[in-house]
Amino acid sequence: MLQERPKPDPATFIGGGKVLALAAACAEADIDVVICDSELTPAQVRQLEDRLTGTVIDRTQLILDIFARRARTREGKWQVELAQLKYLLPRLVGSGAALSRLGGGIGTRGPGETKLETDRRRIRLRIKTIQREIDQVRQRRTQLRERRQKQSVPIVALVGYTNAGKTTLFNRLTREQAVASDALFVTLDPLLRRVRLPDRRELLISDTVGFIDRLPHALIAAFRATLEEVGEADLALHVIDAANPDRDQQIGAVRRVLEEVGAAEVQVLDVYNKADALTVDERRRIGDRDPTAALVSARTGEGVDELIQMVVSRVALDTRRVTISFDGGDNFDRQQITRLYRVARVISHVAADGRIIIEADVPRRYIERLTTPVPTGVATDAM
Ligand SMILES: Nc1nc2c(ncn2[C@@H]2O[C@H](COP(=O)(O)OP(=O)(O)OP(=O)(O)O)[C@@H](O)[C@H]2O)c(=O)[nH]1
Ligand SMILES: [Mg+2]
Repeated sequence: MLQERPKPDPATFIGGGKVLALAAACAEADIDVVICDSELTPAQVRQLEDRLTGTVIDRTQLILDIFARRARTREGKWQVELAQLKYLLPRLVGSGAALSRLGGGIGTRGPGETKLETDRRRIRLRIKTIQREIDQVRQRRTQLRERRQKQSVPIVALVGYTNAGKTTLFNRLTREQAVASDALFVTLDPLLRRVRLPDRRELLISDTVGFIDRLPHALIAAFRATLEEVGEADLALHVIDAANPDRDQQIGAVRRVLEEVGAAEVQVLDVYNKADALTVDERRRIGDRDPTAALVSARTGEGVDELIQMVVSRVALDTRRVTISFDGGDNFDRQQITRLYRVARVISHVAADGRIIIEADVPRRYIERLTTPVPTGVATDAM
């Protein structure tokens, strides 16, 4: 049901007449849950529930509910619970009614029935505990990130609107079976996998939670850690559901959210997905409009090889060609050679007089870690 009003009714959000119409419609179709696509005040929820038979939830609570179902890792679960408690806290004021709404069924998940008796003080305590836990997980994650950066493996993050096909593409690229299904927000926690490119270099690819328009602010804060990963990526693949009628609006929403979480600086490659669901005409239009974008089908695998090539060249932009001489009899040098093959694109490899001379395109941030690299074309003596 839609209603156009200059401003929401403070008591019932929609107008009084509309409430009656809604109540009648609910009774007729035997509706259990009414979901409002805006945020409601606790008073509005109570008013509406008095007049309608059934549960009333708002947009934020629905998103929290979906998040709660999808959270898999410890941090994901904590973050969801934190967001739920913060959402709940102001709604507890002077009333047990807000809490008693947490029965069973959709829209009522949350801290749950076991916490029905908890008062605000206990909720605050719980919030503190969770925040401490999250801080610890974050510290651990920072350490992991630092280790990753030391390894100098480029990171590619998949971002995009919910249901765009990020996880399906992630599976294609990494051949892993993360959960992909036609439900919203299937991925809540960042997933990270190592991928070996055709030229034997390695990349880390991360899958992320889907973006939605008008992400409630409480959730932005709660999921900042998840989205922070994107800000540190070398490249973000913006996966777009090319077959969705709301495609352009979704593209705009994702770009806005990326800015909101401070990831606006990351270079982005647009990936139009679900090519298999497009007509020839639609494909051409996308190509005309956005010639630098990739057009793929994560489902059939079409265009994925080209996408990998595009990723390789985007990530390779930040490399320098160097020639390095190694001692073939030295253990450390031999380890370095193995490393080099993993992170760089090797152009030539020559063994002579116990030395190994390798010419390669090396990621800039890896260069200083190599022993005496010499830019190609510069004589060794000049260094
Ligand atoms: N026709 C078609 N469907 C696809 C393609 N890629 C993904 N899908 C379907 O789109 C739905 C969503 O795919 P997911 O990979 O779970 O999407 P996601 O972006 O990870 O979604 P969230 O994790 O919820 O943000 C699933 O039903 C997929 O099978 C594709 O190339 N073509
Ligand atoms: Mg997903």
